[in-house]
Amino acid sequence: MKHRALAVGLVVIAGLVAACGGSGSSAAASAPAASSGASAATGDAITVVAKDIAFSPTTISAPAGKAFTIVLDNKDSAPHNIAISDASGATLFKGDIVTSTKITYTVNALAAGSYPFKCEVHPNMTGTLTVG
Ligand SMILES: [Cu+2]
Repeated sequence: MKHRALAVGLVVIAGLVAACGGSGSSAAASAPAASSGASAATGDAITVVAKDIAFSPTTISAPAGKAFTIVLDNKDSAPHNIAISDASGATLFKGDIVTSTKITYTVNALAAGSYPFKCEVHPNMTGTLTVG
């Protein structure tokens, strides 16, 4: 009789432990579906980020023979712009200088080719525009 009472006691304890463990294992199993797909192309807009006195990306491309748009997203508190020149260094496009904001530039049609661009405030901020 004594042994039987002990056995019943152990079963009760085991049951309590199992109950505790069971409730702990029902942790958040429903992760919210992240729906932040940022691949919505907005026409031919090209975005260039200016951050820490550098452009990103430094290589951009645009179609030949038609006007296109460049969005300069200046994340710095320093002033930046985008100026595009031809191989001889003549300025073909000069964007307004902005600070800590986004600006949309409309660039007139260019012939196919490779054009260097830079920030006129920081000539060491450079990139290459490939038109083709
Ligand atoms: Cu700059």
